[in-house]
Amino acid sequence: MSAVRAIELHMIGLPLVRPFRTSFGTSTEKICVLVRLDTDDAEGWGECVAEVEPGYSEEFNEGAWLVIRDHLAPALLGADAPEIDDIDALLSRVRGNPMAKAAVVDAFVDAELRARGVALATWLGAGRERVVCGVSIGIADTTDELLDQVDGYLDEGYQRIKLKVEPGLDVDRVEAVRSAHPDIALSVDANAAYSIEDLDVFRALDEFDLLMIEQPLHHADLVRHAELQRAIGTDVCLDESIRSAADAAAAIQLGSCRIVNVKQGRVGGIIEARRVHDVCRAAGVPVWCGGMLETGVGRAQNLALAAMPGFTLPGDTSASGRYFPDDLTEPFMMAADGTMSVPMGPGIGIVPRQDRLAETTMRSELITS
Ligand code: SMG
Ligand code: MG
Repeated sequence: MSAVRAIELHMIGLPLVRPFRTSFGTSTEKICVLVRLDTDDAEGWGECVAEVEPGYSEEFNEGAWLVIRDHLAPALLGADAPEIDDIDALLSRVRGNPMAKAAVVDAFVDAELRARGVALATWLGAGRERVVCGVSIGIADTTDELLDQVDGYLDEGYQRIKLKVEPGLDVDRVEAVRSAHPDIALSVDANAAYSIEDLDVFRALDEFDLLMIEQPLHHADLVRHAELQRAIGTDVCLDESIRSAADAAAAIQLGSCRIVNVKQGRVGGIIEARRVHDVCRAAGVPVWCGGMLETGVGRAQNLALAAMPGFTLPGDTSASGRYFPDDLTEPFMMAADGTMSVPMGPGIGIVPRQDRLAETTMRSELITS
């Protein structure tokens, strides 16, 4: 328990190894808000998973910056000596904005745990030392290019391949990958690009023994996801639809999905992510750790979360080299067996490299009380 003295925002720009195309746009560079938080006792780091444009959700970098600077940071800086259990109440004056909140919550939890000398994974009760890695492949220009990428990632050891799909670039692409690799764990992610009128596409996808179909329909439409889940055999997984543990409980009760993608950065941070895990685990719904092309800071958070017992499916927790020629932190490496080790140092167990932080910071702002 210690007072928050300062919060520093950095807008970070990191080149990606290759553009990442989804049904809602193409990222050519990773641009995100990074939070450094100082308490009396330690420093903590958090990463906001919003992007430049509000395409994945309503949140976007410039908006998140203002929400943190003008609303979330003052709430923490004005508090006496907050503890981790106080953080929800302190930040509850801000409605929604879970990505902005996550960056602040995660930085605070990191600082608190560093001060106590406790690893985030330990604090979460996450017993696993290594997690199983999958990889998410953006929409490729051609089927041949996609097949090459799949081959490359399988050679590296990734244990599950996820293909981004959109209307018109779906069934044929999946068919090509499935016939080249009859036995791999394969899934698709639509990022809400379809409607219930596209049932024929989902029925066709049902033939390829997919592990799941992720976020097929609009994020707010739990009822039609339930309709779709009843109409197909493949498990529906929800990503964008789940922004809280309450959303997960509603989706499970409605039968909108049989699998949940947990992204701590999407649900308001590591504390709410643990609640999502707990709700799903109690209902017997498997979860896995999603990704938002995070730098090493967000990746460390994700790996600790993915080590929790309900995370029974491979995550989008890929190695640094899958994203960046040079990460913000020391790189996360995947072993040839497709697993990655969970950081066990205090807090998230890693900090940005000073040289990389200086090179990649496009602007920064220090907020004090
Ligand atoms: O971090 O490997 C990663 C990206 C995984 O596909 C991924 N994320 O909807 O699950 C998803 C997408 C959202 C990010 S698009 C920039
Ligand atoms: Mg997704």
